Order: sequence, then C-alpha cells, then structure tokens
Amino acid sequence: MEETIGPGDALVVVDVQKDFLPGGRLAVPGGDAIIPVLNRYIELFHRKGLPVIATRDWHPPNHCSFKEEGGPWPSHCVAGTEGARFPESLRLPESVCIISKATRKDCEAYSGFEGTSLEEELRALGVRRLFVGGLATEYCVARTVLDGLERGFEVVVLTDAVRSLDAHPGDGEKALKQMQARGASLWPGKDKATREG
Ligand code: VGL
Ligand code: ZN
Repeated sequence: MEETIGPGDALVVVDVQKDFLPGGRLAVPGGDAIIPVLNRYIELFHRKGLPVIATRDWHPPNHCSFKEEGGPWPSHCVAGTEGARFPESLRLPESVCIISKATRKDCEAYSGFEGTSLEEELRALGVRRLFVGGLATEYCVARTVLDGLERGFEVVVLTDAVRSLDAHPGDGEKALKQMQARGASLWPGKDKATREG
C-alpha cells in the first residue's frame, strides 16, 4: 500500500458514525473493529499529503428512511446529535473534507455522491482513484463505490476496513462481489488473510 499510493489517490471514509457502531441506534456488528484499521490508512494518506474525505449520514429528525415515517430504519444519525458524530477514536486529520448526505427529509442517499459536492471536491483535488472503507458494506459503502465507478473514478474497496449489516446473511459478501463485477478492486484480496502494517 505504502508504495502504491500517490498523486491522484484519495481515501474516502464512509459513515463511520456513533449510531452505526456497537451501542448505536443502527449498529453494524463489529463495526468498531475497523477503526484502528482506518486510522492506519488515514495516517498513511495524510502523511503522503493525499486527501482524506469523510462522509456522514446527516438526517433531519423526521427523515423518510425512519420507521416512524414509513421507512426501513430506526431513527439514526440525526444532524447535530451525539449519534451522528464521528467516534473520538477515529483520528481524522484537521484537513479532512466532510461530506454530509441525506440531509433532506424526502431524499434518501446511500451514496456519498448523491446530492452532495463530493464529485466536484474530488475533481478540484485532481483525484482519479478512490480507496473506500467504512459502514455499511452493502448500503452506503456499495452505493458510494458504484457511483464513483459510474462517474469515472477508479475504486479500490478496502476489504479490511468495511463491515456489513447483514440483515440477510451474506449481504455484505454479495455486495463486494457486485462492486468487483462493476470494476472495483478489492484490497486486500480474498487470498490474503492478513495485511502487512
Ligand atoms: C446507512 C442505512 C441507513 C449506511 C445509512 O451508512 O450504510 N445504512 N442509512
Ligand atoms: Zn441513514
């Protein structure tokens, strides 16, 4: 990794927020396990002067995706609440570019590109390749990855830095296969059980 990244690369951390972590309102099982892994990627990109972007789910209190409004999810990541915050353990650099999404009541947005300035920000920074980690694999990570590919970015999914909700067992694995089939690279790949520091 150290040698492979350089100008044109950016790290995109998707929705690592308290409500998606164990104890949160829409907890991804084992979601907290990716934080130290992400911290190593963040440190590496930051040290190389490469952009670090963090997306966040940033809903109004009556968002259409909430059960009380007829949606599929318990209320989560309400803008400005504790649950919407990034965990203190996630070491985002001061220079991080924060992208808030799904901020309007009537619009769901799993993708960090949907209704945001993410593409413009990336183009302005000269980014061509995205390294993506975060939560949850089959929802906001997958949508962000597929949208990135559609918009012409190369995309690498950091398989050791994502976790799935797996409402149906296998959802996360299926999503990874779909991302790969659409042109994303999975890194580290299946054959590698571990990753060097
Ligand atoms: C997400 C469900 C609802 C996600 C966001 O970040 O993957 N999942 N809202
Ligand atoms: Zn949401």
